Amino acid sequence: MFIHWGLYSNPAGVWKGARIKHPYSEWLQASEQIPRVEYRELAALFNPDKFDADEWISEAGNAGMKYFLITAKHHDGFALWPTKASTYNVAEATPFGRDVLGELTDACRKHGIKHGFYYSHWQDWEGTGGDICTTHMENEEYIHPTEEEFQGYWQNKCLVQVRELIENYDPWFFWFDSWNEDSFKLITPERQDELISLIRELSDKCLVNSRIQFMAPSEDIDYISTMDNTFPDEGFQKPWETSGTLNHSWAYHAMDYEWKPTRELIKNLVKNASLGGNYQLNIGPMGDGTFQKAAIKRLREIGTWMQINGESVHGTAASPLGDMPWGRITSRSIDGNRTSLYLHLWEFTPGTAVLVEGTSCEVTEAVVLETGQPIDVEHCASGMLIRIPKELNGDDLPVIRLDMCTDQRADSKEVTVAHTTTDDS
Ligand code: JFZ
Repeated sequence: MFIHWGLYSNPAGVWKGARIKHPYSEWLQASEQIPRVEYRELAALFNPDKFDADEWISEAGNAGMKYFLITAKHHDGFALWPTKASTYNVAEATPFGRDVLGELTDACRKHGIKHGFYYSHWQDWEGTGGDICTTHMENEEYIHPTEEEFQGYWQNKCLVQVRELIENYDPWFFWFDSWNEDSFKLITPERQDELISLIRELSDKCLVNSRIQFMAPSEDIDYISTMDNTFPDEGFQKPWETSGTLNHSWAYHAMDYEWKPTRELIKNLVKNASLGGNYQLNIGPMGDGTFQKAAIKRLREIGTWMQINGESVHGTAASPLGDMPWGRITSRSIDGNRTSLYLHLWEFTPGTAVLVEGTSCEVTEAVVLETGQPIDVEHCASGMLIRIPKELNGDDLPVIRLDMCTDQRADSKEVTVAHTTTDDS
């Protein structure tokens, strides 16, 4: 689960009665070029009296999610924890006055979910030397910092806050964000190294994502974040994920109705899993601290599917056989010479058969996960024919598990394919 939440969650994409120009509500300050003093007044409105960390993390866990990421500090520069680097934080500047990150960290520990922080290390619109966005906000107030000003921000805010986040909350990962040429000027290889070294020095487990420098990530990053909402056709050498939205905006947007159907969200998850990648699905909680009903509905529908079919995603590896015209495959090594293949059936006609092309391994068991119903499998010249029961309902995105002996036939090309992804997140 990815969460975008902050001062922008109250205006929710509407400013002075009109929909803001930028499609992402968290971009409010830049979109409307709001003077800093005026934007800061939003802190007085931040009082999410229905916020319950345990509820958020329970929803994540029930949806089958294994890690949790939140905007500790987004581009506006406002911190969701009591930082010493600036009074512009939830504990000091808002009537709410609570340590949001502390409460969420505790809830994650309780539910066995790994927590991490989005930290906008390059853009910071507080006015203390972080960069601004050329496309949306350049004017007499918002100008790019000089190298010296940025260095001041880097030393006195960015590095101080990243240190605090590790020392206070011991996160499992950081998700830094940068994307264009402007970030290239300020997030130099030296600064990347400095930030990564600080993290390595303070934590022996904390992972760093590739968007620390989207244009040229250091070799030393741990995992790749793809472009937003982008589901690649091939996997990567390093562990990787796609972060994606439920509707369009990342933070809560009261006028955003572009909700993705649950079926599409599950297919995105499976598509990435079939290539060895993860899916980090975003929620934009409202200003009162709760999730929109449209978000909860989707989370729970995903949860229902995951309760039945979660083993076909969690801890699996990429398909050794590539994509199939009828769906996707994930795999799990059972032991040295046995593998489970999970057939995700997206397009099929009940009562016919689908072809698993490119394998001739012996199948020891074949069942529908949803019902436990056994499935007939026949070998043929190009692979295996899987007989689809006429009762099987395609609306439920069913999964068939094939257990096979991979050491039986030397002529099957997939038997030697290594399982690269074993992490169970
Ligand atoms: C960034 C943020 O500006 C946005 O508010 C949100 O937090 C998102 C997760 O990340 O937006 C981006 C960054 C990079 C790309 C697109 C949107 N990109 O490379 O396509």
